[in-house]
Amino acid sequence: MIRIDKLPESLQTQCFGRSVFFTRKVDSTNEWAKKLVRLGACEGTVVLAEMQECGYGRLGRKWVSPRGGLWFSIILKPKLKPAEAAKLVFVAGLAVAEVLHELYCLEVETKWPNDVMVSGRKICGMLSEMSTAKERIDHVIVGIGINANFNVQKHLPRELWKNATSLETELGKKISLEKLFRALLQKTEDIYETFMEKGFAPVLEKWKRYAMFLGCQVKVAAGTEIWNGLAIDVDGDGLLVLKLKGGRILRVLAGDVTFRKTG
Ligand code: BT5
Repeated sequence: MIRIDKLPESLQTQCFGRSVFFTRKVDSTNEWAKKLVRLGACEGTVVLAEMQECGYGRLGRKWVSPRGGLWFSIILKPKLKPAEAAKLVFVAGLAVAEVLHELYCLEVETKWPNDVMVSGRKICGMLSEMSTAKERIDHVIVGIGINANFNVQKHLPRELWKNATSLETELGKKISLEKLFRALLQKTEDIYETFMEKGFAPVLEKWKRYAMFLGCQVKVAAGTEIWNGLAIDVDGDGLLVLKLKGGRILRVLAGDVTFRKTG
């Protein structure tokens, strides 16, 4: 159970989490955040739920969100062009990777575009949803889901066991959700500030340090298309750069990456 009274303890952020809306159960924190934006919520407002009944990922895919996980969304109103919004998922991904490494000494990996992995399995997924007005971003909701205090085999459906993990499964114990939440707000705010002041390059450079899929043979599924190739880079727009058989270079805007066995 999240101790809501413990949340403000030593939170040092300027903006993120200065307003936190919390509930035990919600359909989706992203959907709740959208409603709050319509009511005038400002940048940095965060919504947090103990469990989600209709959590979702990209393309409306189901995100299973039992009690014990950390499911939250941050409202952002960056002065950016819409094309830049996709980069915010890298801001969040880097923040999660750094915090999981710093707090729990885990060997963490980032996987393009929106996953954080431990032991080759997904421990966190992120979803950024944008709304535009007159060719500018009006707001972006960045949703972050971390499998924390639950056992994967007890609380996630069997079809996810192979590719999902949790902090409890990796560490063999429960962690303080309040401490993790505070650390994530602080780190995400710091990296967001870097992004807004210095641009995407320093964020991407650090994100790539965790990107173990680079240099590997991968399969990328994007809609009905499937490409096999060598993942050689993520470029300055956040696109995956693939070297296909025969040497052709392909830049992929969105898709799902899986590792290919070679040899
Ligand atoms: C994502 O989508 O990974 C984005 C997940 C974002 C969840 C957060 S929680 C707070 C906020 N509120 C929301 O409603 N959403 C956000 P995608 O890359 O499309 O991956 C979805 C796939 O991950 C599913 O099709 C499953 O295969 C798998 N999956 C579902 N639940 C999972 C879980 N708890 N852990 C690991 N994998 C899961």
